Amino acid sequence: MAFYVTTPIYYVNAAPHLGHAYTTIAADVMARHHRQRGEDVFFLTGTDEHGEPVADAAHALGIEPQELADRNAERFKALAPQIDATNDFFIRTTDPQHEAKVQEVLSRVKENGFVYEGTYEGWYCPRCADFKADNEIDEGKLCPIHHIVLTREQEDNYFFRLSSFQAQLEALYGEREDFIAPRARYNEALSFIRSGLRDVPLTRHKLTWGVQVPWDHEHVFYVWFDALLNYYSALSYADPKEDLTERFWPASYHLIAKDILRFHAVYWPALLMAAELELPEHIFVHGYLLMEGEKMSKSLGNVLDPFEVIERFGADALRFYLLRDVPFGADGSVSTASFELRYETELANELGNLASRTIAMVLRYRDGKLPAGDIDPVLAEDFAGLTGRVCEHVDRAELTAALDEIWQRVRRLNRYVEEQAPWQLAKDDARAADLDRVLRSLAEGLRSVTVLLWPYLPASAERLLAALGAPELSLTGAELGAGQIETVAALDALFPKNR
Ligand code: ME8
Repeated sequence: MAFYVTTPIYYVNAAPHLGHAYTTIAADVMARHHRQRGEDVFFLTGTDEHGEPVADAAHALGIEPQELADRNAERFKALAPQIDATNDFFIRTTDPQHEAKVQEVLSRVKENGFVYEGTYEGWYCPRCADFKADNEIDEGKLCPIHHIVLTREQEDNYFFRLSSFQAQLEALYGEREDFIAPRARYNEALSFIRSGLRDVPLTRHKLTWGVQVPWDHEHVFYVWFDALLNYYSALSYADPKEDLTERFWPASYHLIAKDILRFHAVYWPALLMAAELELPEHIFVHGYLLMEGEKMSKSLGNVLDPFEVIERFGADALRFYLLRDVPFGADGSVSTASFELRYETELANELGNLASRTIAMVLRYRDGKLPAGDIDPVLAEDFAGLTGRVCEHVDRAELTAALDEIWQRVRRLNRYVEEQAPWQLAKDDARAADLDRVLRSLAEGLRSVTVLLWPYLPASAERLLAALGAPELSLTGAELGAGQIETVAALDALFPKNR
């Protein structure tokens, strides 16, 4: 079974920030989880390098757009390993193979009769690279996102006949209620469609920084059409040995934030229909990470540096915090204070202590060796069906809910230690068999949650599983009782305090 997950491709007009890290981390959690299920996974991220936002930023710096793109694409590429993201490819829309694919697909759209010449006039935000509908404009002709004055643009363009997909898009939304999630985003996209679709510019006449229109060299493609096609084009050249399109298209999940919902929920399926390509299975729209109540963005200047957090606490702590503290799909505030609280109370005190005391007790009472035997039925009951529930949540991109299922078992194991008080059992030789069972159940429970936590906490989970002598990551082995821990080894604190 194939699983293909994507992040948006990020604009190279500035450096990566926490918002970008967030989407990439979420996509990575999904990719890792599906790999654990033994699926054939492809995970794509990359950079969006054409269009006005990039050209304007470059000119403001007095350099060419390509130079700015090269410089910042490197920083986005460097972000992936720092947050432990295991993307299979990094696409840049200035890749010649991507450009050729864009030309090929959009020429087909034209041949199919969905392109015509016309004049466009409207209010345009150069930062969004988007024309705004009249009801989207803030007072004073301001962009509602960037709070900058919109420009009145009039130009001769080629248009994409978006309006001719009205009925097909309504039918799509009718047939596939899980095409867009969460539900509020599905409703938002559908009501946009129902309000009546207008044709949109497919090309720009005045710009030069973009993919050239093959049938008219005075035009470049509007950056959004070029950008959206990355999800499709990447498969054709990511692997020099094999065209991966057949294997992975259509995408299983596009992860995006709500700022780019309309492009993905309306333009993108229409474009694919016009090109006679299959539609993605799901688009999941996560919320905004908020700092002091405002959406964090490059232009607002209130950016939190994910690199600082990683340097002090490690990538795992950042990954965990973002998916634990902000319900995936909703907006949520992030702060240093709430980060530190989660780190201390949950990673250090709950998981870290569970790991260190479980290992310490096996070392102290059984010299590191766990005798074979059954798992305590009391615990087995509380773990029954856990893997299945985690899979169901991840299948719906409910990454916070999946993590919570697992975390409840981390807490259950801590309660189990208190209930069974192995230190009391250890004082009584007649209860050696009970102590064996408690230690075995604890170690096995710890192994089970750790396998499930691996997508969220890959480095820590690997260290812990190595100490348990059970490095197997597959989800079939995650069930309580499926593993065979024989010998455990000492482990330094997974989440040290006082960093
Ligand atoms: O829109 N909270 O690029 P972009 C959560 N190039 N996520 C955030 C965020 C925040 N505060 N800020 C950014 C573009 N993101 C286009 C996309 S796709 C074909 C083209 C994340 O650099 C989130 O995923 O502005 C959002 O959708 C994306 O970064 C926007 O990145």
